[in-house]
Amino acid sequence: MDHPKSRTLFLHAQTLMPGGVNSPVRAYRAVNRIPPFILRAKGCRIYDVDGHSYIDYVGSWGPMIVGHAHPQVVNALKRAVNHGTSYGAPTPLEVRLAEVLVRAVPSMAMVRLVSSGTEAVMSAIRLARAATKRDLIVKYDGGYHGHADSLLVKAGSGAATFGLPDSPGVPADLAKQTLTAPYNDLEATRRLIEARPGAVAAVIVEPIAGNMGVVPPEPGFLQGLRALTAEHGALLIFDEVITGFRASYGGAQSLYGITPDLTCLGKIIGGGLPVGAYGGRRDLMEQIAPSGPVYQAGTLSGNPLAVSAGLATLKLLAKPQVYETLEAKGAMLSAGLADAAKAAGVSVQINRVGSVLTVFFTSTPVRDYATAKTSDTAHFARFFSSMLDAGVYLPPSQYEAWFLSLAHTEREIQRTINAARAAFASLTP
Ligand code: HOZ
Repeated sequence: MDHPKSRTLFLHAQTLMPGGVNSPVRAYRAVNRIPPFILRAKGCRIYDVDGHSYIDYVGSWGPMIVGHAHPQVVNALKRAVNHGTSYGAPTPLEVRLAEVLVRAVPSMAMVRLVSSGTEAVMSAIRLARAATKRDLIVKYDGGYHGHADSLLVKAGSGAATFGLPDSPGVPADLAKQTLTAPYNDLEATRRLIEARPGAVAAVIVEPIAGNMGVVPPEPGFLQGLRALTAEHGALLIFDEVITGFRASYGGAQSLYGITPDLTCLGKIIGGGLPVGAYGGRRDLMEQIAPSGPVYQAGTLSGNPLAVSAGLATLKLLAKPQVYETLEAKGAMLSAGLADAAKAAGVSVQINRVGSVLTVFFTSTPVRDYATAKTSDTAHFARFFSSMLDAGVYLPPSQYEAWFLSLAHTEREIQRTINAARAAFASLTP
């Protein structure tokens, strides 16, 4: 598959933007390819400037759960844009979105809208530190919570892809305030907290890890964290930027029946426009300015376009059977991929929860970052490349999630499985 126009654009882009991109993983360095430059997307398909169309499993890294350019989302945006794009003032729309979020997400008695997942998490951490009057936070190796300083410690996602889990520029004194444990390791978390009595402000966790590839929580892990944090007066923060309205309508916390103190959202709740949100217990959220002293503000917070796209998306997700449908699509895809790998004699681990999955190129079950790192990334890169050439657009890193949408039909999933058969087969001599 040729990409002459993408190649020209990429060369030019590299003279203007670091690595030619606005987010590192998009540069395709881990897969040694030129990234296709995208012109448009519709349903589950994405179209590049070179005239190729792909079945899209990136879905803008999660937000496009109802498919690209869904007519109801587009119409909501058209209506909103006619009334102006930003006011920097309260709006009826943002009250509606807050109401939808508070009703859907069990832990959210109150919510604050922001403009990205990074901003949501950064603000939730500040609130946790202020509320507990403690500084230390615990996160998980390979967990990614955006690029705020406190959280770029042993981080996953692009940081893992590029082997930069601890970024230069993060002051050592600040990094020291972040402790890390292996994901799914309750006892390691307990040891960290018990060794520092009264010092840990919060444990932050992706309830289904999505940024070291998909890693589900083992039975008892999240329940254990809930009990442990409560016992030690630390807050439990769920980063549901990926899993919110994805794992179920009420997120992973509804799926597993665990109520954290604070929850961070993003992606789906903006329907593909920049948005984030954090919320939780009323007594905590009332400490945010202007109700309380913890400062946080934003010119584009509650932006009417983002809120309109988010509301339209959430309305589509509130219909019956949506999550059963997503589960069925995910099950079909993962079963087909597992068969295809087996037929080719390639060892993989497919971790899936509903409509997100990762194919790890390893024979070791993946339960944390260390086991995710046993993957053969060279095999992943070759598999990725064959899939791209066959018209399947996957996340260009072993350590990311594949996202299905309601727009993926059985036909496209079957085509993906057929492409995977050939891609796996190309890996064996
Ligand atoms: N690493 C980010 C997703 N987990 C990438 C986001 C992007 O490049 O858009």
